[in-house]
Amino acid sequence: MQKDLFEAPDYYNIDDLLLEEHKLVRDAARQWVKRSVSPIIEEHAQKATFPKEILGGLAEIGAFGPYIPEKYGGAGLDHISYGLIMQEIERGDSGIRSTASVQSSLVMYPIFTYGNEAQRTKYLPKLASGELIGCFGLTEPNHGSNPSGMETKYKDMGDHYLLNGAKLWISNAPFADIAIVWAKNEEDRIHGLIVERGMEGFSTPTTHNKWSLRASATGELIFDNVKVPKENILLGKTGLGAPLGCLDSARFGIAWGAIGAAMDCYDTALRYAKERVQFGKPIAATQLQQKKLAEMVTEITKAQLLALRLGQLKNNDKATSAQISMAKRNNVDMALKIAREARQVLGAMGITGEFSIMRHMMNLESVITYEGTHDIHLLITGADITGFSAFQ
Ligand code: TGC
Ligand code: FAD
Repeated sequence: MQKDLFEAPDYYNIDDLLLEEHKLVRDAARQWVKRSVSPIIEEHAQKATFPKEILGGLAEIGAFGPYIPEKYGGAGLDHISYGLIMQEIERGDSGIRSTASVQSSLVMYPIFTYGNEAQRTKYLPKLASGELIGCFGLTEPNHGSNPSGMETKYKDMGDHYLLNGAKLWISNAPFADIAIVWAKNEEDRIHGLIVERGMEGFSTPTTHNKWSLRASATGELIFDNVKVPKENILLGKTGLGAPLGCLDSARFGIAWGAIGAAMDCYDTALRYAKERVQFGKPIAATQLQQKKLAEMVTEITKAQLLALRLGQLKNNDKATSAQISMAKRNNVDMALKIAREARQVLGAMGITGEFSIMRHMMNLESVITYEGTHDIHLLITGADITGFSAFQ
């Protein structure tokens, strides 16, 4: 892969709207990605292996629990800082951002928000340092967009819970130390359980042959009469709103992350177009390529402003789930379209691993599906503005 020459577009001087702390956190993540992700990511993606060697670095830049209080090992930052970290990591690769999103929003967030003090002190510091890696099991073979129908069940056996069922498409599953598993009790009420690797009857087979997120490990969670200790239940919130609350945080991070992938594609295409000469002049001097590049930077700028405003709302605890859905949907769609256009700017070179664009493009095909599909987020907006749910 070519040397990483990334320069971030900031067409509307959005940096002027950021605090010094935001820029420091963002720049540290940006430098780390250049130093530690760019040189190794292409090989891992080609071989479909997860680069475990970067876990320590992710912890060091505060990517594990950016907004979790320092008391529990988190970075104690605001939500805009969280978004900027996700943006920079996804600039490197969506799969690496996935690992950070899952750890922060889908594992640390529920333990911090729905767990008790003993669970917080037991798990959060080790998750923040990367000593423990977690995964989040909501999706099942028969229930993707409609998790309320989940079939995974747990039964109160007096001194423990007995867990049975299966989860599919779970990021980090093949190597995770713990899993936050959403399951129904005998009254059909959804609860989160902390399941640990090594519990008898718990296995995590790897999902192979993905053309997308190849540097992220995906797998199943299988529970065959797993005895879960009673102290491992998250009692702070029950019902579907509990896992969906975690998704709000993760979707917020993805809305920022997708901007990173788009920026990388745009920056690569711009540089290539200025250097590549055809018919005696750089292709950047042709109207057709300028149209592509101008539209890309326009869409990135709109997405940056959307994410920043959402971050301000979230910092004030005012971001609604529907606002988060709109930003996730818009920004991932924007990034995928930019990746497709940018790939064309590079001609044949665009399909190779010499450049990051095709990898981003394939990754974004997962990002537009997970954490609620493009369709589901549109229907969430539709329900919010009309008052009629299309899901019922
Ligand atoms: P509905 O009746 O609308 O809601 C049920 C209860 O949940 C509450 N609620 C929320 N609470 C917090 N945050 C949200 N975003 C919420 N949305 C809804 C709601 O108020 C209600 O509460 P209550 O107390 O009245 O019971 O539920 P529904 O069954 O009609 O479905 C709603 C729908 C379709 C929007 C929802 O199920 C959905 O979002 N589906 C998409 C599923 C999804 O996003 N799965 C993601 C799995 S995890 C993943 O993909 C990780 S990838 C990670 C990576 O690698 O980065
Ligand atoms: P389905 O729900 O079967 O949807 C299929 C199609 O039907 C979609 O186009 C959808 O938009 C459409 N559709 C569904 N319902 C409606 C409707 N009412 N109206 C109109 N159209 C509709 N899940 C986890 O729990 N944890 C993870 O860590 C995780 N990681 C993932 C990693 C990867 C790489 C991928 C690809 C997925 C991951 N997922 C994870 C699962 C992901 O959240 C689901 O794939 C997603 O929610 C969609 O579910 P589904 O694939 O079953 O699609």
